[in-house]
Amino acid sequence: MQRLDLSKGGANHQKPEGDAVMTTAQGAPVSDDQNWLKAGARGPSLLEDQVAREKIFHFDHERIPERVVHARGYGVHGTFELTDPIPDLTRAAPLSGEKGKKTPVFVRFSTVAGNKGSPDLARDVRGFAVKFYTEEGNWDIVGNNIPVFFIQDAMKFPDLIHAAKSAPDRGFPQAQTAHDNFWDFISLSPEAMHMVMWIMSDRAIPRSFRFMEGFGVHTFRFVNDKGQAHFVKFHWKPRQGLQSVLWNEAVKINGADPDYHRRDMWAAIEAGDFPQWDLGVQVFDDDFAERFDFDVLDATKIIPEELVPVRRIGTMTLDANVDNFFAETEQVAFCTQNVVPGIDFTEDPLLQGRNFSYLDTQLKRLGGPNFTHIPVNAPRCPVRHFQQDGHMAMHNPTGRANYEPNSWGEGTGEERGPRACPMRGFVSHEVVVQGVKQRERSETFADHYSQARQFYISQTAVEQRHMVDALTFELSKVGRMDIRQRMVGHVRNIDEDFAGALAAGLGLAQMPEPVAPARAPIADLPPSPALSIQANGPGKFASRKLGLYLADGADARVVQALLAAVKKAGGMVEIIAPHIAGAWLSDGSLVEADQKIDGAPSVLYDCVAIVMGKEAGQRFNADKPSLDFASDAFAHAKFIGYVPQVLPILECAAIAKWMDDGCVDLAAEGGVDTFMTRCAGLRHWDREAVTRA
Ligand code: HDE
Repeated sequence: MQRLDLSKGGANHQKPEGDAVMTTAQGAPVSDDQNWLKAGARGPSLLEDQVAREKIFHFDHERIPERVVHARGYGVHGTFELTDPIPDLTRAAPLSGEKGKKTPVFVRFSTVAGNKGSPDLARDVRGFAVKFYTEEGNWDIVGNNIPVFFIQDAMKFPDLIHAAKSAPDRGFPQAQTAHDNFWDFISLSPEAMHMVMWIMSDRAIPRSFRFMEGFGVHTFRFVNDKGQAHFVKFHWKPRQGLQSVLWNEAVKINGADPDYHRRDMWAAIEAGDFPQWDLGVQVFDDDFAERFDFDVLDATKIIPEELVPVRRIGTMTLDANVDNFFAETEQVAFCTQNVVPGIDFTEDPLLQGRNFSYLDTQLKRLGGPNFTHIPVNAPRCPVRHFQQDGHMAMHNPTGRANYEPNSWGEGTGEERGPRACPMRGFVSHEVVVQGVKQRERSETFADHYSQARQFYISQTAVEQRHMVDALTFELSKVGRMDIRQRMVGHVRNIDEDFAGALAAGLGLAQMPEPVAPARAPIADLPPSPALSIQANGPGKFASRKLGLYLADGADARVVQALLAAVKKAGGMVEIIAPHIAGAWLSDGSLVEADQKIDGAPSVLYDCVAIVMGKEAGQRFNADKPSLDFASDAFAHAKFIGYVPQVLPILECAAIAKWMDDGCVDLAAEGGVDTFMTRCAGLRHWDREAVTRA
């Protein structure tokens, strides 16, 4: 039988073989999935059609509420491998077993403020949530790519998020903090100033999820099998190194490829370039906590790595994309209260509030208490309890014992069911707790500026300039003068030079008074070199991407040498050409293109090369996408490889006269090698002295 084109209204499917027959959700075979049952070919449609109604009913209910924060995210599977077991510190199964022990993980990266469909390159904190499927239950480290937070008490969270997200009357702006409500709230919340320094830094515009750190943020407790406890802070250190983009780039990436971060992760994993992070721990005791300048329960503070070194104890490798985005990434339910024996909470008031919030939010999003039955949330160890029923229950107790204590068991022929075990079970660390019932912020949380300053002075001069630019940009989008002034008043408590540059950038006629601090800041905290991205560059091009713009007549020897050199460096190449068919090289061969030039601006690449024959170099010197490709790469301090034939383009892009060490003639003796060596530096930051007014 001939298969019919169903879009044209035919009814007869050719019957596929075996299991491939389409069915309803009830399993009944379907004969026609494209035409509603009608009275006559021209209708009306009949309500009787159970197949059509089921299809539409299910479609109508496809969406679940998006996360109230971190709605935009991307999930990946992987494995954590223990390299340095620490049984003396914790009995947590993934950290105290044999060296080489593997624990499966699921990680979801996210932005915070934007809705599910918002662009990836918003200036924002990134979520970095890791679920370990341990043999003693699921352990979630629901962290961020920034080690501190805006607020100290969970009760302020709804206000912070309301202020950051779209204004309720107009429904914008979306996925950005550059607006009055956000800065109004922040400027009235001095505790946010340390976090403000981080989000105004390049950390808030990462080049990729693969190139950012992760932090557990709060202080947690490790507990060993003798019941002894230590404080611990968790760190994820990317083996790929840290890297961010420039703000001008971020804005353009959002237009060119709003899925830039999720595409990057998907593509790296599909290509077998599996990203890895080391799990680091900062472990300290009560003595240190007593001596430290700040309260270790205050989530607006870090413990500098130079004071308590980060000990690397294992490596996480992300090696599998999800099979289904909704089933896994959308339905995954992270909860800070998911801990396993050996990990315990502290009294950090932000963490304590979160421990309530995450369970509550899953009920709303996933529709019932049985979200642990969904495969991505299900523990991969035996689960035994007397919980039962509820929406979508998949696993209910068998037998008659569904309560305890019970006396079923031996001799009755019935199972008595599970019993709690004080030896193996989770036991809260014995902490003495006493105090007056009161709504009060601890005095020990009162310093809001010292570590903000420490962060600022730990940045390179280029990074500091980016911070000034970022805050100037954000406040320039704020309509109310008093909010702008109030922010400058806070920055005066952090660094007077920063405040001066900001006031100049905003064109303030008069310097506002500093905001009166709750406690006088400590002015002489030393810089912490670990806080700078640029000072800790990877020094390699591995896992980075070259955008190679080719046109007809390109020198085949240069192209082949470049492709081989990038491969050797562990990098990737995307070929760009005036046509998607590709470009003919000087030796008569055709190189197929991955992208057409107007869909592949240079902002999508870590460095670029332009190789063309003479005729093409002249032909494209007035072509706007070609000129933008070159001039943006230059403005964004990227390394540029070129051949003399494309000088007409570089001249018309107004960069030829500024050519510097970051621009390398690939056709010159050793040109390709020089270019690749320079590319390992990722950016030619010195150029910013020229490109910035
Ligand atoms: Fe969250 N946060 N949060 N948060 N958070 C959520 O839980 C909340 C905070 C973080 O990829 C929600 O499942 C409160 C700090 C990540 O699925 C919600 C407070 C840190 C994710 C929630 C905080 C985070 C969330 C929304 C103040 C860094 C995404 C959906 C006390 C350490 C997880 C959901 C994923 C998600 C509440 C503060 C990180 C509403 C009340 C601090 C990475 O429960």
